[in-house]
Amino acid sequence: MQARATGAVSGLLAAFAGVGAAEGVATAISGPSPVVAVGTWAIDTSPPWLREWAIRNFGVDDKQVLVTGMLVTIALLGALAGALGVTHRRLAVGLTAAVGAVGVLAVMTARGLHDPALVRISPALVALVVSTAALVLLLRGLAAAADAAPPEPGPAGPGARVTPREAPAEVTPELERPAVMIPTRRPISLAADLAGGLDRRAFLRTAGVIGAVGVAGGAFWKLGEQGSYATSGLITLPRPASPAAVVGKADFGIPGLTSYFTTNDDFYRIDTALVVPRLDHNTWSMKIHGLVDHPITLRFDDLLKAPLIERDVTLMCVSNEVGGYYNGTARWLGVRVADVLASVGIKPGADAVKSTSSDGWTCGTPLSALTDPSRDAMFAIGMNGQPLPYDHGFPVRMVVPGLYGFVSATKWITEFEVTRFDEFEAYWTSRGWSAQAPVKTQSRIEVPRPYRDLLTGQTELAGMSWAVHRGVSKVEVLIDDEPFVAQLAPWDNPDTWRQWRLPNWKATKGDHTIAVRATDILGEVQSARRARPDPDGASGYHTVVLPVT
Ligand SMILES: Nc1nc2c(c(=O)[nH]1)N[C@H]1C(S)=C(S)[C@@H](COP(=O)(O)O)O[C@H]1N2
Ligand SMILES: [Mo]
Repeated sequence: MQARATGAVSGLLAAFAGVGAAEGVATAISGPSPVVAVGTWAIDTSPPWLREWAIRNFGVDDKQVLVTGMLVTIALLGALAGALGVTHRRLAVGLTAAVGAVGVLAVMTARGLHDPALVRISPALVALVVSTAALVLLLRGLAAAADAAPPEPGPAGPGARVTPREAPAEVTPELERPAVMIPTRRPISLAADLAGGLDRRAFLRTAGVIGAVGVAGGAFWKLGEQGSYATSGLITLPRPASPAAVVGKADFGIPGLTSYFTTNDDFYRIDTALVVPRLDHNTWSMKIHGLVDHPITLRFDDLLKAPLIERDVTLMCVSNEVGGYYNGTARWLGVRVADVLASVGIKPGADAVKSTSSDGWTCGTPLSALTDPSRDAMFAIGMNGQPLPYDHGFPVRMVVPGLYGFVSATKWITEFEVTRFDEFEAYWTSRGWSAQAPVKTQSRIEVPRPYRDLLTGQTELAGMSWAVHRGVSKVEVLIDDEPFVAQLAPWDNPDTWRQWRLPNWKATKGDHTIAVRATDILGEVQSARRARPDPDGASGYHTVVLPVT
């Protein structure tokens, strides 16, 4: 039993050394992390309901959860291999090598990796070799230590076993009989103890070295990750040729109510990247090709020199549940996509653009939304007066007012292909989500927070509403099914959300059911039908129960 436990610890240590060494090498040569590659593969192949569930339960932390889950799985497999290895060494080594092979396979097939083959495969190979070799060494050391403890000949590994140097003086005659007669109980002998101790020490030394490999690799990995995360000093953004309108009264200033602008730090983040791509704007380029007259490759400098527009746009994630918070408003700076398209010339028959990010994620956008002169779709380089943060797409992303992010907001964009919807399937479309996805009219209640005890009397209700690119014309609050028209924040930008408030609801004793519904500028009321986020956005009224005492 004790041997099994030591075996398990050895396996754990071997796995730890393998992962640590691999991540250290990956950092050193800027190669792909095998752990991340396996994780990416897991994300890509996980069924939509699982991703939904992960987003719902872990929110934006789902990636941390995934990486942690993978490390725990690797640790468990390592411990299992080690415990097995005490009696079945080959099986254990086979299992460890198989886990390593999964990592190699993952880096070879993962999307978005464009490194040279050697760089691409090295870290995963290091993981395989180090974890397997470490396990072999440790299991051998274990066997040797076990063998050396009783002075009994055994099939120890070559050179690993130390025989007692002295014939113990106080041994009983029985002990000098042939090997078959040796008692199983450990003789009380200083020499034998020393010998066993020596092998235990050798084993511990090996374990220490292997552990150190893991710690060193892991430390190097962490250090590498700690490089600058700020993009703010990298670029001086030019002034826009077409500035955003001066914002009127968009905030009621109600405590607890979402503000009109979202800071870059508070902006929600949704993507499939386990590790945020950190592109260099000096070497960045975007290929514009497909059904165009003059294919071009744009560089970052070209964008800096082009006439820039500045617009306030609310970005929306299709995964948002009714009442959810996967949305935010920023002041974006960029080049109008319609201008770029006009300069390259669109061939007849095109109806879509397939855009691709540096990490291999793809997105399909209706061409009509990009050429529409009334909709300022842009290649954005600035967000709230700063260069895009890395996790929001540095150096260039798309922003298209009125379409959910998964069909429009490509971050880390490197390719822009004019094509037809029947020619391709984008990342989420091939996983059951819609190819076309305009933002649905929605609203939510934020104040007071749900399930807060309220006192009878005058109470203020407030929240957000949106019908991105159409604009909100009315918000109604349904208090126990009776509709009350809310005040809207005066500032009316159809491309952004809008605050609403109902300042003087006379709350009476008892439980009240409060729901909210918005109407867009065309007079269309948001759908009351409850629908899940997939395939094209959740619908239904956000409803809360407020107990008044
Ligand atoms: N490269 C890349 N771009 C992407 C995604 C992605 O997974 N990869 N996700 C999209 C989705 S689903 C949304 S809602 C928005 C979110 O943008 P944000 O993270 O800046 O808020 O980015 C879009 N752009
Ligand atoms: Mo999204």
